[in-house]
Amino acid sequence: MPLHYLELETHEAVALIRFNRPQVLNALCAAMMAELAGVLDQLEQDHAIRAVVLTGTAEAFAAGADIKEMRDLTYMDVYRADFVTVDWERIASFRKPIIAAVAGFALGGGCEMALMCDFILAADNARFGQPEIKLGTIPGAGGSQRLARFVGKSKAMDMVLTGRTLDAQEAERCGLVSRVVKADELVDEALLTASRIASYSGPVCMLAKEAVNAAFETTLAEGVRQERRLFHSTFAIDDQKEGMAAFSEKRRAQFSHR
Ligand code: DAK
Repeated sequence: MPLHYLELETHEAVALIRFNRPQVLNALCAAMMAELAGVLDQLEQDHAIRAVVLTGTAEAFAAGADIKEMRDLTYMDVYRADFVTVDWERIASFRKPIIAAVAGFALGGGCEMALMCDFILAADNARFGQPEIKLGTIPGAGGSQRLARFVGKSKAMDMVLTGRTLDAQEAERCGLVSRVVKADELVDEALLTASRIASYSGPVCMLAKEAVNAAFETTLAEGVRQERRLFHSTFAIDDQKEGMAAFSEKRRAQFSHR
């Protein structure tokens, strides 16, 4: 499928997706989100791919949903069409590990999209914010929900109600991002991190992701029960036998991803 708004590269078992609308700071139009959903469908089916990096360009991960595309829509337009919900949520349902590598602006839907990834690596020039309040609206892709769960009520309220942006250091302090790296090393570092993940058992990484995600959906007791079941299930995977045998035999594990 030809891509107009994204670039897709593969680096062995890692796929790198890059937003490619730099002239509008990668504003996320509906066609771009449909393309992204299609690419994620394809990568999820491709057993040779075990981790994904989602990035933007040097100035912006994404400056939000495309305001010019949204501005004249009516309530009936957005309600009837369930405005772009399916394509936006595809990233949250993606089953393989996916890292957001953020340089420059990650605003509104751009910040929400990064939050839907498994973790965020930030360049030292990254800026995060939910500025929808300045446009007379509120976050619509999880900015009031995922953000509050990840950074707590006070910081989320501060961001959503003032629309101010956080620099990379503040984002790291409040747990919005996992690490900050130099801007010119961001993509290499993200690819290195993704290759490390891809060197482990693919199905076990998927189970690990499922287990951590359960922490945000369930009670503690239910989450721990779910973790226990997932942990038990790894004993039916060849790679668990190989990993433990390799440790015992003092050699490097050769995972078959089965
Ligand atoms: N949409 C459309 N165009 C954008 C844009 C955006 N979000 N952000 C930037 N651009 C365009 C600018 O219009 C400009 O285009 P030209 O005028 O040259 O044609 C070009 O990108 C460069 O931008 P600036 O000239 O403004 O550049 P500056 O460096 O001066 O400023 C900025 C950078 C990022 C501070 C500024 O561009 C800005 O404030 N941008 C808007 C940020 C924003 O408000 N983002 C939130 C958008 S609302 C949902 C899913 C998602 C959403 C909602 C629902 N569902 C699933 C239901 C998400 C909503 C949003 O994200």
